[in-house]
Amino acid sequence: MTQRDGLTLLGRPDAYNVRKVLWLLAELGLPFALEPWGRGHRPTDDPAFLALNPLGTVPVLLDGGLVLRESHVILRYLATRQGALHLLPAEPAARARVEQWMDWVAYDLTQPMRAAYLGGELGLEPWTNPWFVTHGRAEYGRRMGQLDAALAAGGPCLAGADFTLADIPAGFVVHRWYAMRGIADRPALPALAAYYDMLSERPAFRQHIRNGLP
Ligand SMILES: N[C@@H](CCC(=O)N[C@@H](CS)C(=O)NCC(=O)O)C(=O)O
Repeated sequence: MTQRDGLTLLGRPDAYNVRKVLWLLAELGLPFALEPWGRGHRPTDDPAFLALNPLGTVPVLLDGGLVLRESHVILRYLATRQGALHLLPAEPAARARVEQWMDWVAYDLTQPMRAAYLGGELGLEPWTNPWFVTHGRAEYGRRMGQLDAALAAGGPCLAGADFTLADIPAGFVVHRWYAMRGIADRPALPALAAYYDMLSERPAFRQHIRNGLP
């Protein structure tokens, strides 16, 4: 695959991990080219794609000769590249307060989301085992309760007063929590609901996350 000029994002624009990057690119107002790869588009097991990302996952970001995978790494790279210290501070403690929420989503929400969303909503194998779906929905709800408590104690944003990268992965899982049809008993979580309302005032959030897709 030939090298592109500027920033190029490879990935289908309806993919969870791609939409987080699209959200940040819009927050930063950065120009970029989008190449839709993945389910429903050019397959990621195409040798041309595997040459860029042998793991066969989207998103992939190209920046000149740099090839990056992993959505949260791409978020951190773009914020740092742009010197967006309001989104990802340089001071170690402040930065860690942002990153702890990004890792929390990656480690603690991924499995429940596979169960509740991929299994429970989309009916995608191999995530459809009924125990897995039921347990995943309960676990997703428990995690949303933890988020509600953290926001009530220290909001309105996750790392404190201002919007940061912490709010991008977390904001997406909150959106999905409210958008999933299969959740029968969503508990009242006032701080979480206020957080969702606050994020919904951001044009980039409405463009890429609360845009009619779960
Ligand atoms: N840990 C990776 C996960 C990437 C991932 O699983 N991406 C999914 C889409 S959300 C994918 O590549 N699916 C294959 C496809 O769309 O064909 C990241 O955060 O970027």
